[in-house]
Amino acid sequence: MAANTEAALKILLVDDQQSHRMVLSAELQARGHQVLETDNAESAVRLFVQCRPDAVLLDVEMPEHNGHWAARKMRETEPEGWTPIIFLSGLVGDGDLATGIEAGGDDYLFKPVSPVVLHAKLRAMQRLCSQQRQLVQLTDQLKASNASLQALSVRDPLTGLTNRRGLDVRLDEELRAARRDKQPLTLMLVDVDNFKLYNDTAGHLQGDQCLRRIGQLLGETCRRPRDLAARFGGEEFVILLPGTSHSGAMLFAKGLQKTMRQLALPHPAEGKRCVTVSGGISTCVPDGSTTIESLLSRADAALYTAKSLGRDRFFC
Ligand code: GH3
Ligand code: MG
Ligand code: MG
Ligand code: MG
Ligand code: MG
Repeated sequence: MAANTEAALKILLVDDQQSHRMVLSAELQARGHQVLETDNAESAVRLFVQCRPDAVLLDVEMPEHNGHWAARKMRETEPEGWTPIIFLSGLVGDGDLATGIEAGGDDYLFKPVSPVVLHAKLRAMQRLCSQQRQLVQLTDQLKASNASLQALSVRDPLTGLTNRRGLDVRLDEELRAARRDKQPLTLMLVDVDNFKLYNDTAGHLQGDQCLRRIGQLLGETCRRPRDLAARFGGEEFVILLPGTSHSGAMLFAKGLQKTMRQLALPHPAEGKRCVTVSGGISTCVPDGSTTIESLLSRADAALYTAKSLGRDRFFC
């Protein structure tokens, strides 16, 4: 429904008296509206669900179920959004009006209804409808942009991998799960060898490109759904392998080194051939005393040893 123009509406007109329906229907059609008519509450509810009218004009007193019953049913079955329901009733007491509104009606007009009043009321409902639709749209847009902000906030812009923030969340989850299920958890700290020299020789932009390629490779190496490659910071990455034991971790590291060799990223410094990485591995079945910090510091110590032993290797 448009807010400022009198749009043609699909109106469901419910009244057990044919004469009432005829008069109103002619009125509404003369204004260009499409009218669906019925004389009882049950078929009104059916038509409401099937035809999704823009507005409902609803008599109260009808044989079998009355208009209040129909309004309640319509509100229950309304899948989304809001359809205006206006009661048109011969019951003119304040209490009747209040009961109608309570049953789900948006307005309550006393019969006989003046065509001018009816059209004014329809216009008001149109306006509310259009505002409500705008609100729903806005809420959807907000939800979508919230979700993309959320996704961005855990992503490292350079490599596209999970960033430190995302890693912290996953680490916490996986540590709890491994502790609960008494399953091994492997954490690897992977550090690019001699990367300062790379930057100093080829420049920072080239260095960024190299980090991107390594990030991509690490991401591709994590094949299981719960494996995670994250950028820890600078030229350091974390690989998290839930359910992976010590021997599994060593196999993974071997495979990683093999793919690094196949990738053969040239190291620009004199005397260096290809870019290599070193890794520190920490594997355990976590107990109550295991923390993220203890996992990381064990991996860090192992990385330090791998570097001291000459780089291009993994140590645990
Ligand atoms: P090692 O083999 O002992 O790890 O030596 P290294 O030179 O790799 O280690 P160091 O910690 O001395 O230097 C790390 C370098 O990584 C220095 C820093 O400028 C660079 N670096 C960190 N983050 C980025 C980045 O986002 N882009 C680029 N191009 N370089 C980065
Ligand atoms: Mg009636
Ligand atoms: Mg480093
Ligand atoms: Mg390094
Ligand atoms: Mg250094």
